[in-house]
Amino acid sequence: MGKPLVIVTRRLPDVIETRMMELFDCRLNLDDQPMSQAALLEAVKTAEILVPTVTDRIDAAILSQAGPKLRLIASFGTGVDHIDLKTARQRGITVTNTPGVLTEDTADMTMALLLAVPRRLAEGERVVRSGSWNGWSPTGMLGHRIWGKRLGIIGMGRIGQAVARRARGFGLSIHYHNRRRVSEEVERELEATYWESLDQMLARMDMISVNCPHTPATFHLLSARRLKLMRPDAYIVNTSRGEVIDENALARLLASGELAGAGLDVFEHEPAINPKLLKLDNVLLLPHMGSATIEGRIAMGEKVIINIKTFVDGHTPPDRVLEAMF
Ligand code: 8YV
Repeated sequence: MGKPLVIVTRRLPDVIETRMMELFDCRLNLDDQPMSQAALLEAVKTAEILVPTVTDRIDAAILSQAGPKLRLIASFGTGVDHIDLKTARQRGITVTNTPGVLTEDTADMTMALLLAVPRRLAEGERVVRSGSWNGWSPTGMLGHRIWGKRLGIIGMGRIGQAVARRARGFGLSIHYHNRRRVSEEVERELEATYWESLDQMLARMDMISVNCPHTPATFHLLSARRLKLMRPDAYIVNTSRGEVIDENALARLLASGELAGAGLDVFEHEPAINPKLLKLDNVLLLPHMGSATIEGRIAMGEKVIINIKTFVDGHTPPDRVLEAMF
């Protein structure tokens, strides 16, 4: 096989693009804007290998028009909710992702939000920058204490566990809800308490961290009903996918004081932000930057390259994604 035609939908770190150009017949999207549907369609029709990111919706409609040469979708990212895995399988297209290398960065960002929201960091910065700070006061900018509180982690995979390790160092007790209970060894290491009932866990926690993938089963897992189970002095942080939380319901509860605050790195309709959230002071909003480190992005690119090379050499790529995983 000669060099395969690889179409990359977004700009990647220089070092990764250079390597990809050496190894493959590589076409880059020099715009670095999310591809239009028309451009994406053209890409799936011509590419042998497609490297999309979270901003490309590779749904059944797009895949049904893929050309016969398209054999591999080597996604640059861990979440695969933007790819219709079933249709890809039906059309004999292998899908890979980049798990593991962004675990610690995303956990760092989660921990940053878990600290920043109850301690009102973003609000404090706004006060200073606006020039409205009149000096220290005994009752100024009071937030909630973090140490000694209960953290409930929804989704105890790699990232959830990495969050738990950090949170223990900040004196939080660890609770979790997951499709399956994790091994006794992991539970012991993290001193983590398993809650089979998400409802019961939500009602008892001071803080919730969303670390599960977005799948049909987790869409609006935190529905209006479930969010209402949380205590009014509780906080919620999401570095996973916006679709896991009913954003309208969240905004309502934050506005009415039925929830104390939220730290959101991901949104239901990115890059659009729910205007109700923008009006609230008790929400810290970030532009999906949980894994945005230079080192992490290079490591992700290296994973993409290994997946492509292994596939081209006729072997199963190390990060092959199967529907059963989600
Ligand atoms: C990535 C992410 O940067 O990997 C994921 O699932 O959410 C992000 O942190 C993004 O997906 C890149 O495509």
